[in-house]
Amino acid sequence: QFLENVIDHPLFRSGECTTRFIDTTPELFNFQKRRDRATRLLRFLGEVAINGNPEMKGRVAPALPLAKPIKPTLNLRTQIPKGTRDYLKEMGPTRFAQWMRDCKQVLLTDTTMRDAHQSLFATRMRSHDMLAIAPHYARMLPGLFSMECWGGATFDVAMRFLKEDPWDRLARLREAVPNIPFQMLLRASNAVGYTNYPDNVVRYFVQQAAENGIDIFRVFDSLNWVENMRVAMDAVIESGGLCEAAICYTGDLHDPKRSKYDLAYYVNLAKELEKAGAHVLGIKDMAGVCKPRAAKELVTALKQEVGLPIHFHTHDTSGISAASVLAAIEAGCDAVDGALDAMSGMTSQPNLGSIAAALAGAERDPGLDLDAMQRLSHYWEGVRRQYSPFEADMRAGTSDVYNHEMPGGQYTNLREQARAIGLEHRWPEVSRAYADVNQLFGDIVKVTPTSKVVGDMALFMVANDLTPADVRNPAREIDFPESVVQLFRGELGFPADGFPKDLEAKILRGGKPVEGRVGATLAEVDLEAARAKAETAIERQVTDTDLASWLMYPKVFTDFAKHRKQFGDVARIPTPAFFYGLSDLDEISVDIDKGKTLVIRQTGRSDTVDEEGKIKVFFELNGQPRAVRVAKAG
Ligand code: 3PY
Ligand code: ZN
Repeated sequence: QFLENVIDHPLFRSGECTTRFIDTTPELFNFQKRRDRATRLLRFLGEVAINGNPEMKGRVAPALPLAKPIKPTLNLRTQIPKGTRDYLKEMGPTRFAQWMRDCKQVLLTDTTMRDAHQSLFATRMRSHDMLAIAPHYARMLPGLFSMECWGGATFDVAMRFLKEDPWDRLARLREAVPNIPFQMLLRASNAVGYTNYPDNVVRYFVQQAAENGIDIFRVFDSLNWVENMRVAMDAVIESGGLCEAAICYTGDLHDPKRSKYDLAYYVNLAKELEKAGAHVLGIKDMAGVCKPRAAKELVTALKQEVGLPIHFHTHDTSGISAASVLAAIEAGCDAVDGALDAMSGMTSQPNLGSIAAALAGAERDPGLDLDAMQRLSHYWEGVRRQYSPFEADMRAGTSDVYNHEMPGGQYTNLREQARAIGLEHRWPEVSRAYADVNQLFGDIVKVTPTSKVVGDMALFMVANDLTPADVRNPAREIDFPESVVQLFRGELGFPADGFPKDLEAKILRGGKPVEGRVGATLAEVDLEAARAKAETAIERQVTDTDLASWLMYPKVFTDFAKHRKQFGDVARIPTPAFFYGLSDLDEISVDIDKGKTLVIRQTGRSDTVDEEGKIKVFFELNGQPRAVRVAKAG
């Protein structure tokens, strides 16, 4: 091991070491640390081999072995070309926003690493699969407007289910892609959580995200309440980030029965966001209900009335959202979102490769390398196969989305929730109930976290066989889910015209909603006291980014930290081994650090349990035999 450390050392490799090399290089003796890291990973693999990954409970693994995703052949030693991020850094957000408006070409965002997998397979994409292709993005698509790769549900899911550190993901992606702006989705006062946080927590989170590599923050409020966006927007601007404030598109511009969400509503909202300091205006069509005609009219009106560049985001649940994207572009939209081919369609974003191809040679040709997009997509095709147990069983677009208006990012998650409580076979009822709840709540904006509340209530109604009339009936006693009570108390803010008074009285049982913005009444968190508490909980020092994780999700973070201590950095393990385990004689390479690779082969397991009820799993680690003992669960 010592010899290995010497051979691996950069000074030794470059031939720059002197006779005092061993005396002056203490890290050569770090083999215990490396050995511990390897042992922890073997413990994890042994655990999955015997008990399975808990994430797979109730799911069916794909036929194994899976083919390795094919990366484009590329010399990764070539210099990374200048990209859009270099221009952003040179110009700063304000001039960059002006540049966006002046650009003739339409700018493209790739959502593959965030919204696409959130919307297609319940946010389960692991860092391993992103990092393997990140250096290729830097070299093949430097002209992308941005890569949406962080925020939204990915923060929570990374720690809770994938047992990875979302900040590590960001840092390692940033290192691999220094030239393309990184974009995150920020739920304003709800940050990356499901409830309003104290203002100083929101500020701290934004500051950490900016310092650790996020360039563009798409900020939205789940009720389109601008008051609830200001703290987050100010924090983005103060931290030097580009503030894209988004209006959430809801309803139907052309439905006279839903005049609440008419053109004037959106234009007023956009003007307020412009006044609040936004650099860019986002149109966030989270459910994919903005029809082509609406997209055209909306963008045209906003271009006329507001001086900000416009960035359009939609989902393809209906199957026709590319038409909306093209209509938005024709109306002068400055930037649009899509996902690379293999990760596009249905509840995900429309197909970025096809959009780029449709515009090739036209006046607003985005000018990206179409072949590069396809080669990257080919890689994603292989990756996606590895996540098949998490996909919703959806085969085609559905116009039913215009009825239920479920956000694409929620669709697979709600189905998952329904499955967990045994309601999957009643899915059509759940989606109908979702639409009913929206009407009961007064036709509200539905996006995380309000969409989660509507989903909770829909499941509750189906599980308890409640009709909308039952819910309204003052004489019918109902024990509403806690999230519904919180919503009506105003803990997520308020819709422009408030909640329906009769239902409010029933849900709050005579109690009063909060006055004004919740963040204004929540006490500031003493950050250093929080750090001390977190350190006690996880029994180690807490870094600044750890603190941000703790502030968002104390319990999830604590559980994750314990898992890390026990099993090491499992983000480094290839995806099939992580979810499905190794078969005997399978071999994997695990890069535990720069230039440090473990070659792990599972060689067998004991036939019987030992006196402590444990099974031995045998491995070869870099050719050396190793074994771990695993208690059989259940
Ligand atoms: C999220 O908040 O995670 C969303 O994707 C909303 O659309
Ligand atoms: Zn989305």
